[in-house]
Amino acid sequence: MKRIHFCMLVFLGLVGGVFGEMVEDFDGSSLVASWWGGDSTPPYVYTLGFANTQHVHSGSASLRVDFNKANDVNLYSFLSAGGYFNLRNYDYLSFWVYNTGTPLRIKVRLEQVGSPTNAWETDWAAIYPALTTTQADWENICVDLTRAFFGHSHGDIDMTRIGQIMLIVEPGDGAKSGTFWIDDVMVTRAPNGAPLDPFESDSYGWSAGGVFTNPALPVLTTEHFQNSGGPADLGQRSLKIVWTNKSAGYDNFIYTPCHDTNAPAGRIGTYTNFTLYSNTLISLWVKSTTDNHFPILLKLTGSKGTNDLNVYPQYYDGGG
Ligand SMILES: [Ca+2]
Repeated sequence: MKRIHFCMLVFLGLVGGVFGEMVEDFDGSSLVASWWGGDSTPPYVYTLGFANTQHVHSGSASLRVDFNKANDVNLYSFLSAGGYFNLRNYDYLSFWVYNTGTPLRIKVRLEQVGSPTNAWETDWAAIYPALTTTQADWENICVDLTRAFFGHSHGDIDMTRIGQIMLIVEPGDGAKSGTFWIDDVMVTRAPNGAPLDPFESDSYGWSAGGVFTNPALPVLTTEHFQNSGGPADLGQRSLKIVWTNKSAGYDNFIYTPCHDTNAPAGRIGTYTNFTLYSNTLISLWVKSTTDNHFPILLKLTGSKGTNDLNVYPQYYDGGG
């Protein structure tokens, strides 16, 4: 019996693509009108230290945040980037966080300008942003904004008129305290400047057949992931695939680009024209801890299962 598993990240690359837009780098490039804490009475939950140089992800400065949840009267106080943001055209919101390695959760809430009850929160889409390692290091928090397509389409929130990008640290907790740093708050858009799927929140659009139909798999995992650490890189997870006893057949994984009826045409969820915006490259990151040589065949199929295009097998030649 041979057991093979590998983890993969998928993205479509583009020659000359735009990476996205920097919301705040704490070095002078900022679209934020004001950062503020959501509690009005001392002692405060959050103490913000701007132009901090102790730990920086880019440039020479970041935002230091000291928090004490014992001061949080409703357990959901927030710090927020206030302004006027059009997030409708972006697929991912990401920011980098440095802490000591202590587990830290940060829920993100978006509120509409002038109408704060029109909102969207990450946990409403089963997205629970958190730091994943126990080391003192920079980690990338990534929020899939396409999960707000439903809310926008149904009038729950107007993603073109966002007034607050709110961070709720350790939501629901009334005891934890600590210090962390934030840097490089960005928005990016797939497929030109961001992965088509970084596998951070879910595997919507993916299905499997043959030996890959084990109901427990595939799974999203933090065991391995691809993120080179740049301001625009995304996430701390990947898709883990495990199989046993595979014969020399064509069992496969399938990504359906048209799987979200709430998505605007040309966006994740209804992205059917792979040549849109002059894309010339499809790229896939793969890592295996068990095998160092196996083929992967990419097949593009038309909407009716016709007009297939087989791409010559590419070989994983890594290892470890
Ligand atoms: Ca910075």
